[in-house]
Order: sequence, then structure tokens, then C-alpha cells
Amino acid sequence: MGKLISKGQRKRDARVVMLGLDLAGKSTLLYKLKSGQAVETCPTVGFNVESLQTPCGVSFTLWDIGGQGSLRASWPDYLEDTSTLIFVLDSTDTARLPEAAAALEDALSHPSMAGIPILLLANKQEVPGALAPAELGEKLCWGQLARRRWVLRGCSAHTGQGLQEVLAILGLLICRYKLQAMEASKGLMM
Ligand SMILES: Nc1nc2c(ncn2[C@@H]2O[C@H](COP(=O)(O)OP(=O)(O)OP(=O)(O)O)[C@@H](O)[C@H]2O)c(=O)[nH]1
Ligand SMILES: [Mg+2]
Repeated sequence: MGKLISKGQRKRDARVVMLGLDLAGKSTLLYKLKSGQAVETCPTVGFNVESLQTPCGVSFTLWDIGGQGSLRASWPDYLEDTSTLIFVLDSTDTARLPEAAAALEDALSHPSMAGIPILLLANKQEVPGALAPAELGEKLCWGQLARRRWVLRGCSAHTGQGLQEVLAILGLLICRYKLQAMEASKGLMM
């Protein structure tokens, strides 16, 4: 019985969902974080998921959701019970920045996204001429995002640049979110 209870009470790992347009580099990031290798990817139809740990020992599952236009209608199906939303941008694709901003705006308008921390990743930073994270941030900060707290970092899924910091920030965001959720549920019980 004791065993059953302790099993039942085992805390689930935090759930982190990664969205972004097709070709942004989400799956490449997922596998670089998991294995340290820049693997070749195919366009994701559905999702990929891996268990990961931050440097400070926070375990989480990272859900990488396909970003092709025809698949974006299913994004809300993945957003429930999320501890952090990662939105990946292709820093070399300025032409599709408005499309990326609109897709992010749509995702943030979903009720499950209320109060969820947002981590924007400006990927492909190693490519010469890539937009710097600050420039991307300026172009994106309107609508829902302007009213929310968010963090933006540059990275490269190919070279691994910035990914240790990304993991460290994720750990902080997840812990802070868990604390806030605990405080909120205590408030409800009183
Ligand atoms: N130069 C460069 N290319 C990258 C980087 N990350 C990903 N790519 C390339 O971008 C292309 C798309 O990468 P994916 O990881 O499949 O993109 P995705 O966001 O998962 O795309 P969907 O699954 O269609 O949503 C591939 O050719 C990757 O090799 C990066 O940091 N730098
Ligand atoms: Mg993919």
C-alpha cells in the first residue's frame, strides 16, 4: 500500500512545449540538447518528445511540435499543462518573420497559455547575416507578447552556441512557474 501511494504521488516532470514555423530548427535543437549531436532531421508530422535535465537538476519533457502551416491548427492540443513555452525563430528568415509573429500570437491567445513563461530562441545565429536576438525582439514585441513576460536568447542548434544558457534559463523558468502554481493553489485552499 505504502509503495502504491508513493508511486501515485511521484511528481510528473515539467512539460515544456516547443513551437515555431517549419524549418526554424526545433527538431535539430531537441536532438542537439538530448545527444549533443547536430543530426539530420525530416519535417515533423505530429511531434517528437524527449526527457531532459537542466544543469541544476530540473527534469522536464521537451515536446517538439511540427510547424508546417497545415499542422498549426493542432498546436492548441499540445498546450495544456505546460510549464514553459519555447518559440523558435529562424534568425536568417526575415521574410517569414511576420508569419512567425502571427503564429506566436495565435498560440499565446490560447487560454492554457495564460501566465505561462515564454522563452524565445533566435536560432541559426552562427549563419553570417543572421538577425541578432535584440533586432528580432524589437520586431516581435507587439500584441500578446508586449503584455507578457518573456526571455529571448540567441542560439545555434548546429554549433550548440548558447544552449547551456538556454538550459539554465529553462530551469529557472520552470522552478519559478512551479512555485507560483503552488502559491496559487494554496491561495485557493484558504
Ligand atoms: N545553419 C543552421 N541550420 C539549422 C540550425 N538548426 C536547424 N537548422 C537546419 O534547418 C533545417 C530545418 O531544421 P528542423 O530542425 O527540421 O526544423 P523544424 O523546426 O523541426 O521544422 P518542422 O519539423 O517542419 O516544424 C534543417 O536543414 C536543419 O539542419 C542552425 O542552428 N543553424
Ligand atoms: Mg521538426
